[in-house]
Amino acid sequence: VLAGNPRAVAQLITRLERDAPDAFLSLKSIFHATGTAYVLGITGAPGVGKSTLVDGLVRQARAAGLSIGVLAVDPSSPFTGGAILGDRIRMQGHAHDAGVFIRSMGARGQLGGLARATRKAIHVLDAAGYAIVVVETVGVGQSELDIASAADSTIVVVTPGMGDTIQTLKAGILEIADIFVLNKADQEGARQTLRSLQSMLHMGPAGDWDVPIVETRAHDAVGLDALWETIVRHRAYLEESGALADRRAARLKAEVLNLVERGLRTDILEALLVSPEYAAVVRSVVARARDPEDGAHEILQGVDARPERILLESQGAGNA
Ligand SMILES: Nc1nc2c(ncn2[C@@H]2O[C@H](COP(=O)(O)OP(=O)(O)OP(=O)(O)O)[C@@H](O)[C@H]2O)c(=O)[nH]1
Ligand SMILES: [Mg+2]
Repeated sequence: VLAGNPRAVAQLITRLERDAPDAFLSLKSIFHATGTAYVLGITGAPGVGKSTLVDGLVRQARAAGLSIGVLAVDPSSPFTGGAILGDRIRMQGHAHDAGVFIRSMGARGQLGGLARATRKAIHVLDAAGYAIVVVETVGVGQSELDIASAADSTIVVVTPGMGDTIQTLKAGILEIADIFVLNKADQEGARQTLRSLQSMLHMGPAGDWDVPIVETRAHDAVGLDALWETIVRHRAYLEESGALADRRAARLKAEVLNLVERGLRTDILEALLVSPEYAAVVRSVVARARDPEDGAHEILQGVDARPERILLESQGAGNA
């Protein structure tokens, strides 16, 4: 992976995706080499043209002499499968370019949106030396908002015809967008959607960064230069203001917290499930002597009173 071997990169991502027991050791041994990739998140409703835009961004990056890794996250699939075959076909033009890595990843069944494995895969591509890492997520569920917590620049793609319905853009979407792309600008209603989006952005609080709207016609590769320039400008803004370092620190902090939370939950639950207190509470609920909430409450109070014991027990139970 450190040598940038794409087969090694693909294999490690697969092991991380399957939660292979020793995959974390590999990640541990390459993490020191991360921190240089610039991560772009690109999200939007199904079919707005995200993959077509990514294809255009791949060309822009290559023209700028930068290597680029792409993760296309499919929230409907638990694993990489044929689900994003369309994306693969569209991006086949890059198949023989060693500076381009493209990979689909599943995210189904991930509470809290963006798969843990996706965050790890970003680290893998980073360590492998890809200068740019793009994560495409379909705007379904939480993953759309989650992408902002994994990316340096977040691009939200909209299309015409959302003119009236733009008010119904998912809550939180305006807050996460660093750059709006109005794709399919060739279609009817583009002007109106643009105006509606502009007025929405003006209503928001004025910040140091004015969220730009870039009009594109991705399938004709129109507007991709402007989009690339806007990304470069946003990156320069983040770097010069110090916001990039802050964002990245906050991101790693959240990642640690997330993993600790998950570990605690697993450890404490495993210990609880084998404890006599739990069995006793369940028995009394089954006997209708108390209601489930009351029972859960008692168990939680117990957890509060003796967290060390529970953690020790869970370690004793062989849970590394
Ligand atoms: N008219 C028009 N069609 C476009 C444009 N950009 C992309 N398309 C078409 O829109 C369709 C969907 O494009 P994709 O790039 O697959 O969209 P996506 O957002 O990645 O789709 P999902 O990943 O399935 O959510 C394709 O048929 C594209 O050719 C555009 O600017 N104008
Ligand atoms: Mg797509």
